[in-house]
Amino acid sequence: SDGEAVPAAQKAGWGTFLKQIASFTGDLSQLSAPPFILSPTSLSEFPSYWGEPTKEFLAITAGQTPEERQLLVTKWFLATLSGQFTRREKDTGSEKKPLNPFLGEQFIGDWNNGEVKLFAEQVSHHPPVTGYQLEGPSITYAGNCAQKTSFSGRTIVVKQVGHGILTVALPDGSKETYLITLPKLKIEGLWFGAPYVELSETSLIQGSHGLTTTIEYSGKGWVSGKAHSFKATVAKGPHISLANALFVISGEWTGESHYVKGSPADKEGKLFLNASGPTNPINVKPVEEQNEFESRRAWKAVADGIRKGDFDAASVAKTALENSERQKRKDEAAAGTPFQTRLFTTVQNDPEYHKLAALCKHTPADEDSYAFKGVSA
Ligand code: HCR
Repeated sequence: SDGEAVPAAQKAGWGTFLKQIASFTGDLSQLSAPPFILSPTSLSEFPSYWGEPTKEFLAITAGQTPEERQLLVTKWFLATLSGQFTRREKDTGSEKKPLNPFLGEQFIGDWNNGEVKLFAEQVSHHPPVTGYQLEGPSITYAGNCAQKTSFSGRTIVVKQVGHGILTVALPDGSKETYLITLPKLKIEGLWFGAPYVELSETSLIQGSHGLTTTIEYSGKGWVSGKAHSFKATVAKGPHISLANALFVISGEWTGESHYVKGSPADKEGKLFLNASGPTNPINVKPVEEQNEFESRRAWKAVADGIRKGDFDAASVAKTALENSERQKRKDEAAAGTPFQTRLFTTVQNDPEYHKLAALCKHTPADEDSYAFKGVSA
């Protein structure tokens, strides 16, 4: 029956929430949702999904040729997807509404005892934009992400506004860069109170050496009929026909995918990736040692309330945080000293982004990039 996953006491609230979204365009974070669907995790933590396939990220620099590295970057990208888009569903049974980061909120952590580090900061609140930088030996991935939402039928359609640029330092002292564009997502299952994410359309990985990976996403009821499916082609330039593909990789981004050299459509191919293996979660300092802008410290009372099911306590703490942020913006306006981000600076018209976007005929979105300033403490 409708809303079957919704706790009985929250059915009315869920109905109201669905009506709200149906007549709404813009920023989903502004809508208040019933308690059962609230997540204790802030959206500022999501960039950590880029670093969870740590092994695949670090393996990129071992690639000997542009072609090998293009495949390794593709493997790492595909390995991030199950975390990004199905982790909450896997852990809690449904997608949840993350906490909306405050301006300047930080999320900092590392993997493998500091071999790979992540820095993220909420660089804009209206609209919400997160800037992030992942750093490993001879490799950096920097990006930003915002979301534009609309409603279609029973589905929320989320366009990811943003991109990432991966920079690899090669042994000969030169640099190779890769533009990563982000797929469109659909939130389904709303009617039943059990939202989950499916990916759609295409995303690209453009290397500065000229090779392009074009990834096409499909879900249940599409070509393969299986949820979370994709087909990726690696070719010189954005893929139009399979005939000029160097490699074709296909399968499920939550499970196994196989690759074939060239484009023989009938071959099963060799195993490319098994994305259902164990994950490598980020290591974050204990809350007591975090600075006041760090996400888990700032949201602690709210997150504790949500986890314990004490939604009154969560709501009181959330209102206090939001009021204090509003007051800070008012004080800054009155003093004529607008808020300054602490970890990132805005870069308009990043030449690297435009160069790579032109190679894959990706229309650069009207968005800024953010450069990491480093940390002083
Ligand atoms: C759309 C979404 C917030 C944004 C999340 C993003 C796009 C953030 C950047 C990450 O790199 C990738 C990513 C993964 C998430 O799947 C995506 C979230 C899924 C749901 C959430 C909505 C704001 C929640 C809506 C509320 C529910 C109850 C309908």
